[in-house]
Amino acid sequence: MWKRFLRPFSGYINKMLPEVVFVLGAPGAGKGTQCSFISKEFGFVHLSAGDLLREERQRPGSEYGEMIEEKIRNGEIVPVEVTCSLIHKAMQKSGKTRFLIDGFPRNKDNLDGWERVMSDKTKLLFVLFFECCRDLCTERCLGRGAAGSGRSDDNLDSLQKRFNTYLNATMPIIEHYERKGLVHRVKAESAPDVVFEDVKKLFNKLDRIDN
Ligand code: UP5
Ligand code: MG
Repeated sequence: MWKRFLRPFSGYINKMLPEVVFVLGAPGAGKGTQCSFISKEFGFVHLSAGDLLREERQRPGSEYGEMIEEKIRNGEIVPVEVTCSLIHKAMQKSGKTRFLIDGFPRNKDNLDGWERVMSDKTKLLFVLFFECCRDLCTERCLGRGAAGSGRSDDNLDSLQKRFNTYLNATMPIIEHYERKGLVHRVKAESAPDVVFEDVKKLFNKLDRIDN
């Protein structure tokens, strides 16, 4: 009865929910680079789960600092309670309504945790999946490390672990969303501006808003 009464408003209610695009791809595929372009051109707020974890690791008094550092160096995935709460807080703090969530969800624990806490509070628009071969990704991350990124995981040992985690834990999540018809694949081996041409085509289809 109530459901029938509310049905005419469901589109309106959906519109009020913050909108989310998950951005996935191998380490070094260019997620962060493309997110900053999208953010500038389309007004989405860019939230990198990895950056939020690195910030939390640096926060004086954080009870999770050591655990986060160990996970990151070993290419393992931080428990979803920590990551999801950082994402949620950052969304609330921004006061905005459209978000790129970069590098999340990357395993089943992440997916389940997001569904439990956030899926009713947000609307998932789609999943942007950057495809880039392992050699190129490795070369990019090692190049960034050599240029002084300061990231404790931009080394060959960590990269091998990051790739194993990506293949074993993250690919099944991308396949999960693919079965739901939510994945947009973008080839990410060309120069950043060339990759962005394809990305733009996807975002141009969405309504522009002043986020
Ligand atoms: N570059 C980018 N695009 C290029 C292009 N088209 N051509 C040539 N060069 C290009 O780019 C990487 C480098 O390549 C840069 O030097 C860039 O200039 C160049 P970037 O845009 O940073 O790629 P990105 O895909 O973002 O690579 P990143 O290393 O950030 O990916 P990861 O997914 O490995 O890292 P993230 O920060 O997301 O996660 C790190 C760790 O945090 C994880 O391994 C995990 O331990 C932990 N984590 C969690 O536990 N949970 C989470 O939810 C998220 C992270
Ligand atoms: Mg990144």
